[in-house]
Amino acid sequence: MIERTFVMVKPDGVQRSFIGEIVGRLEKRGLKPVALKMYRIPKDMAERFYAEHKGKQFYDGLINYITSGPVVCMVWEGEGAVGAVRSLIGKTNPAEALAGTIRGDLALHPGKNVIHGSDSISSAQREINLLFNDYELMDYRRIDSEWLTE
Ligand code: IDP
Ligand code: MG
Repeated sequence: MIERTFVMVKPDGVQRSFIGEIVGRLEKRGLKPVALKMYRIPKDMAERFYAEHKGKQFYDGLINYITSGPVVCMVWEGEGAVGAVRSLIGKTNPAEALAGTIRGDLALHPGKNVIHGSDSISSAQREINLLFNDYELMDYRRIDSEWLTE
């Protein structure tokens, strides 16, 4: 099934010059970018974005982290995009993430794990609606599309 997922290069990923690296990995997999922008997430939006983690011991640090500098917000589309991106990203704790995954290659600490990807189709819809307006989502056909599916 063709899905859309929300991906974000977190402030450490931007500061460490990983925007191109991350976009490149998603492109190479065959996923299609549908939206992309730099953004400084306001605190109230960060709290809505991470509402499921409110009350956890890392919550305050997480809100500080995600609002500490600009991020790159993206929507990527493709066959099974939600799961495909999660597997490209790797485990939440980069110290446990497999080599070859983005976190496994580029990070070491869960509090600075470089990238976010939606964990389900419903989370993806919620996150896309929170960070993007409909007019920012591009509908287009890419010339490689016939080489990426049967
Ligand atoms: P995910 O990003 O892999 O989906 P979640 O469990 O949804 O992981 O946690 C959201 C974010 O909260 C993580 O990406 C990470 O930045 C932060 N986080 C999660 N667990 C910890 C922790 O134990 N210490 C510090 N930060 C954490
Ligand atoms: Mg999550």
